[in-house]
Amino acid sequence: MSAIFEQISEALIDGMRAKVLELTQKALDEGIAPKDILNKALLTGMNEVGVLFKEGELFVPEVLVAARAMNEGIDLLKPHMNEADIEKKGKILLCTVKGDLHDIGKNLVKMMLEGAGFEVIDMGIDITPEAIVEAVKEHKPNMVGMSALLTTTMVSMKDTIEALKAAGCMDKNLKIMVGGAPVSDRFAKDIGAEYAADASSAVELANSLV
Ligand code: B1M
Repeated sequence: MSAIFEQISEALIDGMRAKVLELTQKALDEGIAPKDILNKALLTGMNEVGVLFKEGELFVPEVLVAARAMNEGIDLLKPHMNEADIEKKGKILLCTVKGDLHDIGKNLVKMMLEGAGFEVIDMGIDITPEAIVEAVKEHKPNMVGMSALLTTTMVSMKDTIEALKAAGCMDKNLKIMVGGAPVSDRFAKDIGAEYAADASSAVELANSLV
């Protein structure tokens, strides 16, 4: 049985979408539990993609292709799974901050977090502190993740944290993760957040905080 898990993982790492789907279907047809196909093949493969990306062995387009293959594989499994089979590690509200339209990095972070088993609520781009506060009240996430690519929009991360504090949202052990090219660990610490330099560090950080 482990052979097919390895084949699926390898096809995912190689970005072979059709092969991932064919093998996932084959595993289902052989009666393998969807939960095992998810955890031991698709998520294991995506985890390895994260490691290779961090090591510089894979690049953004390859990660996006792998993530898309993983998501389509998960779509094949979904009709065969109970909600309980899809173990969620935690809920993360993710966005690109007010005034900022860059979302390629944010989308990559989203795919990697989902691949690692987090439920991600993607608010999109140009999201105001007020909208984030409202979404936190509505969805009650474990973490808010904010991305900024412009030096001029980083300030919105600080404004958002202040708005969350003023609304009492930070009292409930809410974690804040920030990232994006101009953001640094020092800036994150100064505003009361945690910093992740890239998508796979974002997964490591989320795993350690949530
Ligand atoms: Co813009 N842009 N852009 N742009 N753009 C930059 C960011 C810039 C550095 C280019 C430059 O001048 N060299 C510069 C910013 C300068 C600065 O402020 N220091 C810039 C500028 C100035 C602008 C405009 C103002 C240009 C103009 O109109 N005059 C304008 C602003 C629009 C706005 O946002 N209001 C603008 C517009 C655009 C496009 C729309 C054309 C397009 C965005 C398309 C899109 O995202 N859908 C665009 C692009 C593509 C870029 C560059 C070329 C590439 C960004 C990117 O996608 N990188 C960029 C130059 C560059 O970075 N080389 C640039 C790939 C992506 C995978 O990396 O986003 O860094 P990145 O994400 C990484 C990490 O940062 C981290 O993980 C990701 C994966 O490893 N990460 C997180 C990101 N978010 C995270 C969140 C986390 C954790 C980790 O936790 C929540």
